[in-house]
Amino acid sequence: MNASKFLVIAAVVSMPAATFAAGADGHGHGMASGEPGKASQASRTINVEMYDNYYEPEMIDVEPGETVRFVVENKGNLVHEFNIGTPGMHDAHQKEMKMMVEHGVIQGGQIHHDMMNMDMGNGHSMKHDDPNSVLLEPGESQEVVWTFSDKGNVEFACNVPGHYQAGMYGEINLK
Ligand SMILES: [Cu+2]
Repeated sequence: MNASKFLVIAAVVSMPAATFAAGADGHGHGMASGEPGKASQASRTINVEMYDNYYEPEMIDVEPGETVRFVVENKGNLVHEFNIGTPGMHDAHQKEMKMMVEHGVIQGGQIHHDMMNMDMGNGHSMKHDDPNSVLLEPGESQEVVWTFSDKGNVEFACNVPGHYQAGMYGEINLK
């Protein structure tokens, strides 16, 4: 749960209280999508390649409760994200990512990590460090280990502004 970060961003953009409440709920890493897993407990490794603007593969079958190690590589020319969550979580995160682009933290194929660490004026920052996602520059590769729950509507998606809308999301089929 990383409600504190969302709270900061919500305050910065002066979101109405109702919007904030919905976003905070959607941003939780609870039963809805699963929880961070341990690589030692992963039943298998799935390689995911990111392009401009789609994933390969676009659909992944998992067993309920399965722990999967994803090795994610950005083979595109733009910054892309691999984020496991419900459609509601992705919607909330897209608002955060829009902020990051507006502040110049993400520009085309570059992530300005120094700006992510920048104090927003209240001791908080725009760090992108949730365990359900990685944000990668072209050529970068990182792992996400995730334990899926028994049910739920879960997708992997890129929440860089415009990418989800361009179709950069994939289905997770709980068998
Ligand atoms: Cu993307």
